[in-house]
Amino acid sequence: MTTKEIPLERTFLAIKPDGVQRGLVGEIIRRFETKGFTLVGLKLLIPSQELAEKHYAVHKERPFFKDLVSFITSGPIVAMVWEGDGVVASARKMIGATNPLNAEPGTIRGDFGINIGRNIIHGSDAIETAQNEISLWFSDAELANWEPTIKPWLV
Ligand code: 3AN
Repeated sequence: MTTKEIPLERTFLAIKPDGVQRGLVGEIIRRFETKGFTLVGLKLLIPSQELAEKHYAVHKERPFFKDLVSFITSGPIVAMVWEGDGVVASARKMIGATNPLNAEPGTIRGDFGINIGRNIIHGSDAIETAQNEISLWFSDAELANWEPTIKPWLV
């Protein structure tokens, strides 16, 4: 099998309203780019109530659900799909623990966050979740299938 035929893993990441408003979009994208992952989908949008509720459906019985949905719909977010070997677990490591106070320095939440309800970025927690979230947030036409013409680090 050539490199081209290996089915690449994808994850869904979203920079939340706090990350956008604090001007962290470039810094966050830079971290995933320099790690070596490939950006295949990117858009800025203010999520509808319906989209936010679907995205966080797993939390609908939790006491913070209402606040979570109202926060995520309060302003623009940057929705992204990233591709690469092991990207789901690796992105979760790069994002850090849910509570930024427990997140290690060097992670996004560890470096930039304090508050669990304002933890800057969402990342899919498993491959299957990633597939569901990608199809919830992006149409096929919004995702680019591409690869760099030269990947010297893989040869
Ligand atoms: P993660 O985003 O690290 O996967 P989840 O899926 O457990 O964390 O929670 C989803 C989101 O719900 C978190 N990103 C956070 O914004 C919010 N959240 C989780 N736990 C709490 C909590 N105890 N209080 C307020 N918000 C919370």
